[in-house]
Amino acid sequence: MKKIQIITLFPEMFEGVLNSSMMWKAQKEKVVDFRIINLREFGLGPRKQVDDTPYGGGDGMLLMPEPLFSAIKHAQENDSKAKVVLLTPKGERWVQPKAKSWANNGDNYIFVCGRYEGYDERILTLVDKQISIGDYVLTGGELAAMTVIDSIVRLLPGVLGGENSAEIESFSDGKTLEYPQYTRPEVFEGLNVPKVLLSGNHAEIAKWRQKNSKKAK
Ligand code: 4G3
Repeated sequence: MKKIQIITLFPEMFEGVLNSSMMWKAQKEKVVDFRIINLREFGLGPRKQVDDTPYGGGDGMLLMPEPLFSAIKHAQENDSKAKVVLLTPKGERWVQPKAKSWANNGDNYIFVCGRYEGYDERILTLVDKQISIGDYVLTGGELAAMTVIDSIVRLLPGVLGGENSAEIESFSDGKTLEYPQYTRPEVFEGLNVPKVLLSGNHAEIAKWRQKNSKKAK
């Protein structure tokens, strides 16, 4: 079972995603185990402070080191060998081959979702990997963590229900996109399903799909 812990100031953001059908099934079948850790609980003082102004001046607030250190230490008490992953625009780009490898490497993960205008640089001493889902800035790391987690969990052995759809589909080799697909009705708003797909000729269908598979840029 893959253990995934998530450190965040916004635990409620994960509810919908982690309870969606695929993630739910994966948890029910003990393929994955999620634990959400509320960073606020590790905040300092009666106000449970987690952020502060930057030394040297400048706009915005930074996540303070103490709450993040405590929360990461707490997560490591649950799972001492787990890899600590920080979602940040400066991280290594997340791509499908990484999702595949993280799904199959037997490692557990602690995802740290940053917020505000960044974090105290010293937390990097506890971080094993910095990951970015793309060249854009989000309000927090949560949406990035969800993206990374979703792409891993759907590839875990036992999640897709036995067939090989994860193997043949888009991006599985990093380049090929899947072929166009159709379902009923045969004619919709005057638009026809390609004849070959209705032919029952499996060799011709395979040829058509091969020909119509798009290559990514
Ligand atoms: C740390 C990840 C966290 C520093 C996080 C901003 C985009 C991504 C954050 C920082 C994020 C991404 C939170 N935005 N591209 N925002 O994966 O400057």
